Amino acid sequence: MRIEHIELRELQLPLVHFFETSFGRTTARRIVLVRVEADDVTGWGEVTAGEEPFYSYETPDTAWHILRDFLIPWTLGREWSSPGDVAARFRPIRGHNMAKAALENALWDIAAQRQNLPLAKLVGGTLEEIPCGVSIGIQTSIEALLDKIAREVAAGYQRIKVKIKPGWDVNVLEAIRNRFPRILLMADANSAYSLADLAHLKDFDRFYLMMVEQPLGWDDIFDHARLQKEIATPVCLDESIHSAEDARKAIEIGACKIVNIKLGRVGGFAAAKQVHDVCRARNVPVWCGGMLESGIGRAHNIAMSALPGFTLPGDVSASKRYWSEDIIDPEVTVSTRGTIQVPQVAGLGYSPNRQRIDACTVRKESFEQ
Ligand code: OSB
Ligand code: MG
Repeated sequence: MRIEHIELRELQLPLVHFFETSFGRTTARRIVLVRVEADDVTGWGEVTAGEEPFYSYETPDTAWHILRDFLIPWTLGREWSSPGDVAARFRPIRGHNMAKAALENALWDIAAQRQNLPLAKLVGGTLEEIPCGVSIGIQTSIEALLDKIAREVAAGYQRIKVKIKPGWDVNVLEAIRNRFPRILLMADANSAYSLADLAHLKDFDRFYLMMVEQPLGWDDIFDHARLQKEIATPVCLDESIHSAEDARKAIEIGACKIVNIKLGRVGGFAAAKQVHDVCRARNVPVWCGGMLESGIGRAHNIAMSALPGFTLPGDVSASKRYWSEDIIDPEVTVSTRGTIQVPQVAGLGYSPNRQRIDACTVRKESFEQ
């Protein structure tokens, strides 16, 4: 494929409800979209970086810089045999995986349209519907959290993830288990603890959680292995897995029993497939994480979740949980059984809503060869 034109846009999208984690609260998203034209086909990708460098060091502005000054000049006006080749070209740049993923994923969208295949099929997906869970942020009271959980369970979501931090953990999990003894439940700490909290983390075992996600350092693998030896609850890694090599090492030293895969964090579909394959070969289940994506990133997540190793419900849920109006048509909907149908048409399976995208755009830059 020959890349003829690339456009970067920043969109301002307010969330319908604030989302709070151990590292802070988000009320509106700054979403950078990459639109690529190649071979008379248009593809879209999304930068999934948070507004502040708290989940990882990337932000919308670092991604814009890396795209504008490196990734776009390296790819524009050139002929590429596959999106995987572009991923290989990006390798000299250390990190900045969310910037890389946004451009690479737009090319997968183009490749799927060119080959007349659903994006899920093109990347190796086999599942026709994917199991869905929800990630529920820290609330202003335990009562408010219990009400939210009740609503999501009633809507059909298959598992509930709650965000935890010191002071919002054992008390919260205890209240949830008293009210919902049988739901599939997990907790995500986003690196809020250290090994000094071992006894406290061990106490979580009585809540029979499916897993505890990233309890220790955002860049740690080693201490997670020490923790996993001491607790019964399976550890799932998110922040500290950036590649298939990271996943292999984490699994080999026993740092986790489950891996969360995010397209942005690992740098796009090519790397995500490799992480998936490493985990699958070792019988480690994976699931698709979320980054409060707009419909574009959400559509990519759905395609990835069709890979056969994605056996656990992910954090990919309905558009209406995030946006008063999404930027794709149709919006992502979830069945009463807590599933999303994987689109079976060529390409992304959701059309970017150009009017809505234009209305939300606050910055735009075009690149032509
Ligand atoms: O750790 O999985 C995380 C959102 C922003 C940053 C990090 C995380 C999350 C979520 C939300 O848990 C998942 C979603 O609903 O998109
Ligand atoms: Mg997480």
